[in-house]
Amino acid sequence: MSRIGRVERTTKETSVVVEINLDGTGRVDVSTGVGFYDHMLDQLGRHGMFDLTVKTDGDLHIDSHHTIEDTALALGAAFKQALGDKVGIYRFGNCTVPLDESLAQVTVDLSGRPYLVHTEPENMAPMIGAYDTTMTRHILESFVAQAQIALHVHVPYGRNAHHIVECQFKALARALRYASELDPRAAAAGILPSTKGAL
Ligand SMILES: [Mn+2]
Repeated sequence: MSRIGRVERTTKETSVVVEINLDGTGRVDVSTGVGFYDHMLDQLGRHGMFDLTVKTDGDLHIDSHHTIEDTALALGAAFKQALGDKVGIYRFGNCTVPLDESLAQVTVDLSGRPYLVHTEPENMAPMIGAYDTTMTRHILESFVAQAQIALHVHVPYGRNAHHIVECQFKALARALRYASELDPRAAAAGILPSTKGAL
């Protein structure tokens, strides 16, 4: 049983292709045209141990907003597709990751219901290369909406904008990995981790 999701999303603003294999080895091939965003998606694949391919051709002559947002939407949809019926997964995951002076705490429930709680320092540098730092929340919102998960991401402290964003992606990757991983006991018994009988 392969847990692979593939989504193609084309609008007048962007054209995105995402493929994710939840049971991969962290093999990543990402190009969005926004260097720092590629660096973050690289973290997501590597630390999530997902095989991840992302090709986005967006309207960067305007700014990087549509490119970043639409990639996150497609990624969320592909992640949901790859999860399939969710039988045997751990469902919950959390991870705390420091990056030098910054700390990110991420908790996830692959619940089938979209909900985001996000806090990070308010006084961050506005740009990291072509990456607008206010986009981090927008990426998480977009991913959550399509993946249909509950996601709590907190950065209680941090100073360097590159570090603040990067530790969030690393912690997100690891929390998603733990939650989507197959629990051998549940998987062998064909158990869906929900008393409601649906996720
Ligand atoms: Mn870095």
